[in-house]
Order: sequence, then C-alpha cells, then structure tokens
Amino acid sequence: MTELILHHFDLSPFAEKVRLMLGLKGLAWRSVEIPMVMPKPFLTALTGGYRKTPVLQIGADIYCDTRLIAAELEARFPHPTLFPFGQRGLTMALAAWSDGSFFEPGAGLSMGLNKRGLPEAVINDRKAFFNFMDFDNLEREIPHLTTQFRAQADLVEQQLADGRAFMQGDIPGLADIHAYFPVWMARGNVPIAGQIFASFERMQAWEARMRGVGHGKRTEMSAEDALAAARASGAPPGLGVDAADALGLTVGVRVAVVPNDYGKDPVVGELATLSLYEVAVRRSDPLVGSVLVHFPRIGYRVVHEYNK
Ligand SMILES: N[C@@H](CCC(=O)N[C@@H](CS)C(=O)NCC(=O)O)C(=O)O
Repeated sequence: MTELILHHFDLSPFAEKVRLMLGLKGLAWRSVEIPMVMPKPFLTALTGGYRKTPVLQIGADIYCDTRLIAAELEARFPHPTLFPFGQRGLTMALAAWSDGSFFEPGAGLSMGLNKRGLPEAVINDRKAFFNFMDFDNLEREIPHLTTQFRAQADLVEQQLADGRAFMQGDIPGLADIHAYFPVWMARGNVPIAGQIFASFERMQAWEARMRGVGHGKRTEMSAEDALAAARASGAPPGLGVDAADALGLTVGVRVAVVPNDYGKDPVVGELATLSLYEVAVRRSDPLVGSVLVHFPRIGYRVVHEYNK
C-alpha cells in the first residue's frame, strides 16, 4: 500500500481534523511541513494552485479538502469507522456547521485577539484569504464573536448532557472531530478560551478524551521526497464522468475547479472523474509528473474552460 502523506503545518486546525482521523483509525503516515503562507511551491506543484491546508497525497493521487479526505480514508481503511453509529449522511452534513458556524467566530477571535502578536506576513495573507472576516473591525467585534463562539460550544455541552462519552455514544467518530477542531483551535490561539469554556464541564472532560484519540503514527518526510513519490507513481486512471450529471461534461475536457467559499484559487486540468461525491482532474508538472487532483463535489464549482 502506498504511503499516506499529509501536507500540513502543526498549528492548522483543519489539519488537526485529519490528524485525528488518522489517529482514530490508528494509521501510520508521513508528515510534510508546508509554509503557513504563500508561496507554497512544492504544495502547489502537486495541486496545481490549491493552497489550503491540509492536502493528503497517496502516490500521485492528491486529495484536497477535509471532506474528501474523510471519505477517502473511510473507503481505504474502513475499520475502525469514522461513522460508528450509522450516521454517515448526518455526520458529513455536520461539516457545514463545524467549518462554518463554529469555526468562523473562533477564527475571528484567534485573529482579533492575536493580531498584534502575529507576524505581519500571516496577517496580510489571511486578510486576503478569509473573506468571511471583517478584518479591520475585528477588535470591535470581539464581544459579538465571543457570544457566537460560546453558543456553538454550548451545543457540544448539550449533546453530552446525558453523560455519554462522545457526541453520538460511547466511541468517537467524525462527528466528534467536527465538534472538536474549533475548540482545539481556541485552546491554542484564543487567550480567553478558558473563560469561554469555563462552565462547560462535560465538554472539558470530552476534550481530554479527544486528545486521547491521538494522531496515529507520524514520521517526517521532506517535500522533495513527497514529490518524488508522486513522480514514481504516475497518475492513475480516473473513474469517468457520470452521464446524468447536470453539467454535461465529458472525460478529458479542460475544466477549472474552484472552492465556493474562500481561497478561490482555480485548479485547471483534464476532467477524469465527475460523480456526486468528487471531481478529479489530471494535470502535470515537471516537479511531480502526472497527478490526479481530487476535490469533494460539495463546496466546489466545476467550470468548463474552452480550450484557448
Ligand atoms: N475546506 C477546506 C478548508 C481548509 C482551510 O481553510 N485551511 C486553512 C488552514 S487551517 C488554510 O488553508 N489557511 C491558509 C493556508 O494554510 O494557506 C478543508 O476542509 O480542508
């Protein structure tokens, strides 16, 4: 089996989601440290322009976005499952809450309360990147963001109210990872996190259990070795295009794949897979050879690029 290579940085909350998925499944993986800000020349050589963190590489398959990474890990390593109570649809849907309603006020607090301590380069980069943040007014927004973040965290406390150990029962799953990552981010970056979470006793005990999930078996790898692994593998064939898809595209046409939300850098390539679950494009780069770059279908726009 080809190695799992995670391109990430330690402080990244979305990467923490994937590290916990790897931990929950008890997997061994290679860790490639990427820069926190652009440029990210090795990462974008693999992805064709997608710069978000994290990205999972398996040979010449490049998986972008935590939604698709969760589905791919589940497909390749079904046991133990990320969906222990048969709640797959609901749990996947919960990503919208986790990555949006819960993450966004937490990210606003992290930026607003750390603004003066953060390197200029990070502030300028995130200012252009996080279009959901009113960057220039963040300090004034702190009371509002605090109420929003605390009310979302209280949903976790409510879910644990009957004394259960995890969100859906006695074992952890992706639902816990969704609920945990904004809390993890706040613990690391929001100086008033202790105050915000003080009355949430069940949540705090659950946090300790979540830390116990761990990160699986991590070993470091250089970016150069990761690129060499892609070159050595060569891009696999895609899965083809769903004929019923409303976009009416065919295999091999040139398309751009663009996130709907923020960081809207397009990735252009030849369409190889288009299903209800994912879109994958084939592209090549002298550093990585021919690769297949995969995105979840949810949250991404696929645009036909008429050959110029
Ligand atoms: N929808 C993406 C969001 C990823 C995301 O926004 N990651 C943040 C870091 S935690 C990011 O990319 N920040 C800018 C960067 O790392 O360059 C996912 O689920 O993977």
